[in-house]
Amino acid sequence: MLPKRCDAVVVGAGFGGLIMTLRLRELGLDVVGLERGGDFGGTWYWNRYPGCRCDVESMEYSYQFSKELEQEWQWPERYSAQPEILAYAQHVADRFDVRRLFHFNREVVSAVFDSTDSTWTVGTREGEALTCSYLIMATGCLSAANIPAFAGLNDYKGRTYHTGAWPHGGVDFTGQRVAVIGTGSSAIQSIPIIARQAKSLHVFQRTANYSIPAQNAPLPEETAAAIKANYGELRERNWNQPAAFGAYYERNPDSVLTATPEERKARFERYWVMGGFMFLGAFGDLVMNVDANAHAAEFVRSKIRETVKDPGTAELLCPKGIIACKRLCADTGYFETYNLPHVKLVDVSQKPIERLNPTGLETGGNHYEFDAIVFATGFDAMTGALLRMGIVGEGGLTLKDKWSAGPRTWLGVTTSGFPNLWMMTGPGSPSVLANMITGVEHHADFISRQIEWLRKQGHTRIEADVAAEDQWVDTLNQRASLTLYPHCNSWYLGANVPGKPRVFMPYLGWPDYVQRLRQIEADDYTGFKVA
Ligand code: NA7
Repeated sequence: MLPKRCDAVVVGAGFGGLIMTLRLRELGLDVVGLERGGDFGGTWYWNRYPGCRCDVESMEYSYQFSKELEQEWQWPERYSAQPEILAYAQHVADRFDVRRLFHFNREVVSAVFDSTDSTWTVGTREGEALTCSYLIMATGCLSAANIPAFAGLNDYKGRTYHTGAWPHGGVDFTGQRVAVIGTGSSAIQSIPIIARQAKSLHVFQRTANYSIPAQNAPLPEETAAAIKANYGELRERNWNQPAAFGAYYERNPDSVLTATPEERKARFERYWVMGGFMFLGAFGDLVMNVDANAHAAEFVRSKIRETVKDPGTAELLCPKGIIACKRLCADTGYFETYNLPHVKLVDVSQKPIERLNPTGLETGGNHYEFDAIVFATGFDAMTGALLRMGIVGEGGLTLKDKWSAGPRTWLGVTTSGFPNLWMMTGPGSPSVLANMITGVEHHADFISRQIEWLRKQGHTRIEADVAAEDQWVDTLNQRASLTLYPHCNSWYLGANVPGKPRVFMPYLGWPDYVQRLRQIEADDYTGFKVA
């Protein structure tokens, strides 16, 4: 049973909700956590598809608030697989005794502000209501699954799966005819493994994607020990990196445009074998300048052509546009998979999937039959989870209405008209463009200290100032416009969900974002109104 009243509610038991709850408990608040899933883990609880793995290295994609935890936990691989990260989240929850603060299998479907006493009342799908003074949404950036509204979706009689809501017991595709729709990160990670089991695999690709081999490997104990011996130093350096990770690696600041063809090739090769995102460190201007970017894109295409034996398939797999303005993928054997005789690529860029029917799907005048269809079609990213919750602020203003032309926030943490409501890694914060665990720890510290300050000052409510928010939205757009990021149809822009406003949502600017929040705190929260 949920209590009727508490000081603070935290929605979500991912890495954000976990650390937020811990911090609020340290303040002595009566805090309740609500989570729609059955346990801790968030993203890593839901995304159990085969091959699911983090694209940030294990030694960096981890909490740093406890030196003991940091030393104790052993990561077995350079990039952790989903079960390992899930086990880590659950371990942290138990080790720091957060589990008893959470109620699982509770989906928040409403949150309504009452201006008479500055409280929020949160309602769950299960029919409960809980009133609190402070409401913190730790609902994740990639937690609202997107299944396109294909005609005949419900007519299909075979089994369907979304990568972001994978069955807990796993799926055995042995001997089955399988379709994967989508070629984003989730597809790119799962396709090589599904192909090992399936009798046949058809991949339906609308847009080819850039992917760099992750170069995943076991993490040698000596390497982990050497990092742990100076963990604080690595963490500190990462706070000052553009995305809060990758301090081990040298980033070359030089322009690709002034390098000779030989220098260019040699350097791209060197960074290729570093794997994943590190490839973008080969030159300093790859995500800033379209001509520079074209060199990196062409290098990756040359690797795809070298790998995929059938020239027609290779050409279809070669992405055409800017590299890394959609999130760069990191794979293990993705392009090689298309050399298997039972794996076929179907281009749906010109002739979209027309409909699903009882036995499969139709596109380009062809009918394909399948035993199972995997939707690797991504998420209503960054705003989806927040907007699905029915949040109603001051004077009956709904978040949906307020954000009808795109999200507007102050620092990606609060939004005017919604007092005493905080978002962890919300739109307008670096969020998905930085190490997410560092991002949530940063926000948990900022939000908990702000609540502590509020109480010490004797205030009962705080909200973003409209002028500060307007200025922040302008700054965010200006930042993004200086880069290549807004130039392709990515989920950063909401372009993957039909009808969603096209607005660049994450704030490009770690680490100065951290400095900015530090200054705002030192100045007693400029840009906020209190009462
Ligand atoms: P993504 O990266 O959004 O990928 C979704 C894929 O699904 C992408 O290839 C889409 O093609 C495709 N898609 C979406 N709708 C359709 C329709 N209607 N027809 C055909 N294909 C479609 O999601 P992921 O889950 O792979 O990755 C999300 C993030 O998780 C990732 O960036 C990492 O940060 C981890 P499109 O490109 O839109 O043409």
